[in-house]
Amino acid sequence: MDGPERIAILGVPTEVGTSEPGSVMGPAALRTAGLVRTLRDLGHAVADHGDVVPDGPADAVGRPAVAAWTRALARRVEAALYAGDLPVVLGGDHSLSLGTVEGAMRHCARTGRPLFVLWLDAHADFNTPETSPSGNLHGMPLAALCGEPGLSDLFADPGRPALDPTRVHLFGLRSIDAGERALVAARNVEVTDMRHIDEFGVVAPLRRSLERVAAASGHLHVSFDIDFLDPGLAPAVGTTVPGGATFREAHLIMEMLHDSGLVGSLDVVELNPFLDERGRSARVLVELVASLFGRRILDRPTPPIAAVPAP
Ligand code: EXY
Ligand code: MN
Ligand code: MN
Ligand code: MN
Repeated sequence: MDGPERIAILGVPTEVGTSEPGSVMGPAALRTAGLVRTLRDLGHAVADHGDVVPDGPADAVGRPAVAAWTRALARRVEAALYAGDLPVVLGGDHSLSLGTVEGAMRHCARTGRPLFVLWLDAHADFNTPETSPSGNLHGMPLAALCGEPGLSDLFADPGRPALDPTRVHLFGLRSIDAGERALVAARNVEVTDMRHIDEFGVVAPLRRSLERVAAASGHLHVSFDIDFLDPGLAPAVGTTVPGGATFREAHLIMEMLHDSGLVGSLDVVELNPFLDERGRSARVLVELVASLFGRRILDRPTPPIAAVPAP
């Protein structure tokens, strides 16, 4: 991302991965809050492709419904990337990232670039059906993508190659279940939890991660769960956890992501407008996405990565 982008907006109005209704309205709220206009005002060529339609029957529920969204979205994301567009996927609950990441993985398999995933989230989303306390599939997409057992039926090809968990970076973590905690450690997923952010800030861990992506000429997929933010800033989510990122932390992350030029695809997920207060969470998300796409205060270049001390 080093100039005007061709951005493909894809709405994914689904809430089949969660037990809290309302995130089906997320794409509409983000559009109402001005996401498309804001990106155009920044000089990007933005095509709003409307809402994705899931494969299969409209009244599907549970796993077949998640699989239907995954199949449809993976195709749309792969096609957008193939066309040279940068897909921005508006959710919808976090199970939709099964489709976005699967689409990006197929694109990367074609181009030979490694895929890295930055997961901005209060949660690890690394449960399996065995470890999940809730059974909700929005708590399992990363485990499924990384090939953990019991979830391959969510993909069109159950024998698909797995996402490399060591190229996943959980950022902002502050709620993790016992079983997924063991899995995250066993799979060597990179984790920057809130304790780490409190002690060292967001800059050092993010810079190191971006440096790694750049060195590998990778494609960076950013999956932005609104519950990464503090609930006082963005209350419109069913899974609030206290102690989230401040506006300033999130804003700086978005500016750094923009300056890196590495972001190849983006999800904005879990916005539940039914729980919002006069649209303010949706508006905060639009502000942050604008920063990721180049809105800046001054043309201050990011200092070189060498300015950050090694761990
Ligand atoms: N870890 C909990 C579960 O698996 O039920 C909560 C998951 C919430 C997932 C939200 C979307 O990030
Ligand atoms: Mn580009
Ligand atoms: Mn999530
Ligand atoms: Mn979450």
